[in-house]
This record gives sequence, structure tokens and C-alpha cells, in this order.
Amino acid sequence: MNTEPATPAEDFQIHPLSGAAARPGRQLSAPLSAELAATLAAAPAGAASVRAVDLRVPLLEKNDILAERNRGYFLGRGLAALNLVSSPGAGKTTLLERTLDEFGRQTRCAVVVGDLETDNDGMRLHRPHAPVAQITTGGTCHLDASMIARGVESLDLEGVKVLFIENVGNLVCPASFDLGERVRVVLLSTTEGEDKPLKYPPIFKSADLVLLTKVDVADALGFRRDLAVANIQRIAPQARLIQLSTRSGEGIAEWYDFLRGLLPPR
Ligand SMILES: Nc1nc2c(ncn2[C@@H]2O[C@H](COP(=O)(O)OP(=O)(O)OP(=O)(O)O)[C@@H](O)[C@H]2O)c(=O)[nH]1
Ligand SMILES: [Mg+2]
Repeated sequence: MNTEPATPAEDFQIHPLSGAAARPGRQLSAPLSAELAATLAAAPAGAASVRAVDLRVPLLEKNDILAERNRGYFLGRGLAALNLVSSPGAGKTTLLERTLDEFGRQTRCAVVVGDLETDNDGMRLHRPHAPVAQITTGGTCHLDASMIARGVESLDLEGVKVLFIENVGNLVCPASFDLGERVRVVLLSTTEGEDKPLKYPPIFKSADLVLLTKVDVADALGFRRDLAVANIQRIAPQARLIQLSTRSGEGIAEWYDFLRGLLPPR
């Protein structure tokens, strides 16, 4: 069960100066500091103190416990679980469609796919030979370990060797949420620009594998692959890097080799 407070999109607006999201009627800093100043001024000298409480900690601790449970479950079943994260539209579903049609013919795969709304991706990924579960988070910007546990429960995992988890398209929120995966795969597409690893480092720092996707259109876009590679290697030196295009097929064999490397020896 998701314990995060629901925050419907309509509750947010874009602050015109900072570009940050703020709730209507409560601007980001000025009224808050005025409130604080009034509280401090009203309190007798030395009686008022301000304490920052990080409310995310208990939520993440609970998630980490559930993620370890998932990891043990996957390990026990001999299942390699991969968590695919990226900004919206980087090509996760397209890559998984092709992967199920090719790699998935020899090796039984399953998918859990998360989106804010719609089951479009689940429908795209539906194949008779690959069980798929769609999770709609209804506003939450990432999957969490309990959602995965429930999604997996609904699947027939008999004979499944590889579980793909397609996370909600978002380059920020999924970084903090371990799902119990063995491999975290971060996709960066050429349509996003070379600088994204520098601007959104946490997700890249948590990657085991970075896929630079849509390289077929790199030249047309004036996208500098060398610069993107340098940025990825600077922020995520721990991660393996594969440049690929699901459309042209470049790098796809390397992706399948990577997947085969996760399978237990025969
Ligand atoms: N040129 C090119 N386009 C691609 C490639 N892969 C995906 N696309 C296109 O990119 C768009 C988004 O692809 P999706 O696979 O839906 O992206 P996604 O990451 O699953 O998107 P969300 O689930 O919404 O986050 C689609 O129009 C795809 O056809 C590729 O290798 N080359
Ligand atoms: Mg998708």
C-alpha cells in the first residue's frame, strides 16, 4: 500500500520565479518565513526553536525492508529483476516490446509496468508468452516495493527467468525507491540532451547499467554522443554503458548479451 500522501496534480502550480512546484495560496518561501518570524518574535527569549523533521525517512525505511523481501523472493526463484527508470518517453516500453519479441522467445520473461494513469503500456507489452501486470499509481511518481510485491503476486512466474520492471517515467522520484531489483537500468535518450546526468545525478549514480537510447536520431538532433558518454561516465563511473537504438537495432545484441549474463549457468 502506498503510504505517501496523495497530491493530485491540480494542487500544484509552477512558481513563475523559481520554477519550483508550490501549493496554491502558499508561496514557497516568503509567507513561510513571515510565519516563522512571527512565531519566533512572539516566543519568550530562548523558548522557541526550529527543528527540521525529515518525514521521508520512515517511508523509505519501510520500503527498504519490503525491497529486501522482494530481493530474497526473486533470488529464491532464480529470477533476475531489472528496474528500468528514465524520464517519460525515453523508450522503455519500445525496448521491452522488442526484447519480449526476440530475447523473450528463448528465455521466459515477465513484466511489471507502472504508470500514473492508463494501461496503455501494459496493453502494448501484452504477449501470450510473457505475463504482464500493469500498476497505475494514481498520481505517485514512482513504483515502490509493496506495489512490486502485489504486481508480482498477480503473475504466473512459472519458468520465468527475467522480470522487467518498467518504472513510472520520471528522472527524480524513482531514484530513492529500491524495488528489490538486481539491476537498475537508467535510460537516457538522445532527445533529452547530453547534460541530463549532470542535472539529475542521483538516478545515474544509482545505476548498474545506463542505456543511451534512440541513437539512430542523434545526428539529426545534433546530439553529441561523445559528450553524453563523458557526462555519464563522470557521474556514473560504476555503471556499464550501452548505446542502442530499438528502431535501427544498433546495440541491441549487446543488450541481449547483458541479459544473458544475468541468467544462471545451465
Ligand atoms: N527514433 C527512435 N524513436 C524511438 C526509439 N525507441 C522509442 N522511440 C519512440 O519514442 C517514443 C516513446 O517511446 P516509449 O517506449 O513509449 O517510451 P517510454 O519510456 O516507455 O515512455 P513512458 O512509459 O511514457 O515513460 C515513441 O514514439 C517511440 O516510438 C528509438 O530507438 N529510436
Ligand atoms: Mg512506457
